[in-house]
Amino acid sequence: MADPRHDLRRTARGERGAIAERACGRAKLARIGYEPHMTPIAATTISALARELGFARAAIVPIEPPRRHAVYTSWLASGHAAGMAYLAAPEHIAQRADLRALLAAARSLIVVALAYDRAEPIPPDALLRGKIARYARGEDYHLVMRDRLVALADRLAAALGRPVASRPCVDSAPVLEREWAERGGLGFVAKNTMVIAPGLGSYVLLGELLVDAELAPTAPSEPPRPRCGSCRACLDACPTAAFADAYVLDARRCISYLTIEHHGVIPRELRAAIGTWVFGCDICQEVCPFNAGAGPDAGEVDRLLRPRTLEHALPDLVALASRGANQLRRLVKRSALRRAPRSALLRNVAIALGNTGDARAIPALVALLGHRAALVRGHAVWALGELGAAEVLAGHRDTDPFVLDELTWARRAAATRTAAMRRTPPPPGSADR
Ligand code: B12
Ligand code: SF4
Ligand code: SF4
Repeated sequence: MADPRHDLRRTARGERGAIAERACGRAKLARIGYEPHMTPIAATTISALARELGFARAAIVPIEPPRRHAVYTSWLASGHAAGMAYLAAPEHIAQRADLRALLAAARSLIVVALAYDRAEPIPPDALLRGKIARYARGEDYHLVMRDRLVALADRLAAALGRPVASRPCVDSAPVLEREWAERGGLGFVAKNTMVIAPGLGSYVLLGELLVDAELAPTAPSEPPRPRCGSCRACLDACPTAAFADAYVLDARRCISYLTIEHHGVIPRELRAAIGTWVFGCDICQEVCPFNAGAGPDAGEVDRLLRPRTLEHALPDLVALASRGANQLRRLVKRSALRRAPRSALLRNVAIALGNTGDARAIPALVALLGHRAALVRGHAVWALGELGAAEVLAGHRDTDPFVLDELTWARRAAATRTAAMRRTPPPPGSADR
């Protein structure tokens, strides 16, 4: 009787699959963990295809249930997801527990990492500059990742000589990306909850490609062990105390959440700690010893993820505050910055200007007082209070309840600051002495 697997090999893998099997040789296939039911394509071929496409790391993981789904549901139950309601939707929770819910025919998962730049540019001026998280300084990684994963699926199909059913996933897909990256051996999950890839650090973005081909897995039998040891630099450095514990982040306090995902009023008690971050935050990565030094080779850092301009990394806050809708649209085009609506971005700019402690920020904030969104006006009012701009605040009139509440608070804050300045003796040698 004909071996049904043989037929399957001929029909599903096609002629080129059979050629690959012949070319590879049975001994070599056995060495890479290939079993007869698997698609005869060497893991090294997949790695090479992924490398050609710019992925710094790639691994093949068998389709299995995740081990840490319960960690995810208890994180949701603790309220740590803040206002990211989509994460708690029953369908989303169920899909995260079963990769086949995303592609019924899935037989393998290819997990990939794209590395991005860790260097910090040095501005050539003394302008009031804000900070954009490193991952968002270049092309939108969602687009870059998706395009590359689609290209990887195409190349896999060409190598196998048959169409491949596939599904690319990045970020918003219902996938436990860190768990799968860890399972694939790309890196370990650290106390700051980031996946740290040895040799690359944590400045890597994750993506996944589900495919209907059963590929020989490259995943280690045990995921890499956490290597933080007794270090807790990230936990101590977080300015908003957003870590409920090691490995547990409470998004309600995280600057990344507040400046990107949250589009409403930022709690007053957290505003000062945001400093000059206008989109995302990298502090718990900046202090990590695994990110120290020059970082990966230039060839491993994705060129499309490099900062487009200085304004995409350390924007001039005064100029950013006065950008019109069209100018802002141009700045965020094909960038991850698109995720924050314009009013939320200007809200962040207002907070950052207030946190500069520099009176040069006042005219830009006065201009924001004329913005049509109460969200922007209210945060500009707060920032003016931080800068002690009592006269400006005394003259501002508004009808929005949120702005009026901010005005009451900011006038008091500005008066306190002015009184404190009067009480402080002028420095020795100053003209007023
Ligand atoms: C929601 C979300 C956020 C939220 C919450 C973050 C968080 N830590 O949970 C907010 C908005 C705050 C956020 C911020 C950032 N994010 Co985000 N985010 C996500 C998203 C969409 C879901 C994460 C999630 O499910 N969180 C819930 C927790 C419970 O799950 P988890 O973080 O995956 O944790 C798993 C492991 O940590 C593990 N685990 C739990 N406990 C323990 C204990 C031990 C001992 C061990 C070993 C493991 C372990 O189990 C969990 C479940 O499998 C993912 C994409 C995705 N689909 O997964 C991107 C993702 C995690 N974000 C990413 C990035 C880049 C960021 C920022 C760096 C952006 C920035 N610079 O501003 C910050 C980093 C903040 C931080 N320290 O995490 C990358 C991370 C890449 C990496 N190297 O890890 C991802 C994977 C997106 C991507 N495709 O690359 N993010
Ligand atoms: S991203 Fe910033 S605010 Fe969020 S946990 Fe890390 S250090 Fe804290
Ligand atoms: S700073 Fe220390 S504790 Fe935090 S992730 Fe890095 S090694 Fe781990």
